[in-house]
Amino acid sequence: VRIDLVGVATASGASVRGCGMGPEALRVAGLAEALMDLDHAVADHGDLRRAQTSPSTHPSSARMPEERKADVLEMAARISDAGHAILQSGHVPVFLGGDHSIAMGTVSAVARYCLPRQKPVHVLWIDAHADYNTPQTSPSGNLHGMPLALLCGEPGFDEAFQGDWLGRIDAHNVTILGARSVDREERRLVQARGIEVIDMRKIDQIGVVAAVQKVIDKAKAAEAHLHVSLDVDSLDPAIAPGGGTLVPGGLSYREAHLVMEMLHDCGLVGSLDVVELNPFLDHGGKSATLLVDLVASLFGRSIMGEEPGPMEFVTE
Ligand code: DIR
Ligand code: MN
Ligand code: MN
Ligand code: MN
Repeated sequence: VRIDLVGVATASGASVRGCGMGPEALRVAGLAEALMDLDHAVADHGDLRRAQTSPSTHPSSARMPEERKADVLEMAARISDAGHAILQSGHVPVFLGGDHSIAMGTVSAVARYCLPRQKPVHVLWIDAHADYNTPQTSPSGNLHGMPLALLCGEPGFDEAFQGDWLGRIDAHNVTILGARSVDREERRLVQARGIEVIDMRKIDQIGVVAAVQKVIDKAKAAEAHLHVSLDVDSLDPAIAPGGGTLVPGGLSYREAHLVMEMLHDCGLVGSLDVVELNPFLDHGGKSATLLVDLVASLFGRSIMGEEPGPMEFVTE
């Protein structure tokens, strides 16, 4: 596979600074080398970033300060165009965040690419959070908590959020995996729209194999393009401390790898986000290294160097 890395050096959607350094940390942790070691061709497009970010925008007590909102939307438009071009060349884009608001652009790129090809877009959102707030429901005003709502066409986003860059997805084709912190109003919306949420309790009950197999079966039946959006905070803080909004009780090391290994074997993943890595909070690159290994698993690294047969799992 030809993999195109696109860094997005921004933290404008987050309340905590530092995840703008995420792309460089993933490079230092050896992302391109790990992928090339798996015999993939890798191109690094470098980082999308604003020429100048005013220091006054962070930190801020204001709800969604205009300057940060403008940053997020400018980046989203640029990401969407860059991602669309990569997909059109037949390559697999891997977007390196940056906070999770960058997914407004990354998923839009995929949706714009797939729409004229009549290919449904399925999204696997691996996150401690649902990221389904709107400007009305958000308790924080942070845009990294809102990308899924925008992408699913939720009302409440003003016209600044609408542009040619925006692509839409169907809420019925979204699965959130690993959730354990969902805001009250956000929970109502997610349930009303029929978004599948496989939260940590459910994973404890049915196991990640059954959980991921469900997503894979659905995507396979629909002959979908599967986009994976991996938020570092989906992982347990003990193994991945490098995030600004950590929540206890996340995916274990092996659970996370097994998810990635199964996703590789299904052959449906056509694009990936790796977001919210904050090198400033990471313990000597602990989370960056783990994320690189997880991406390697997603792109074919396996313990014995070959794909195991079909896995045994228990359905509900
Ligand atoms: C919270 C936190 N639901 C919000 N969201 C985060 O601000 O909307 N997403 N941290 O990654
Ligand atoms: Mn997120
Ligand atoms: Mn999160
Ligand atoms: Mn539908």
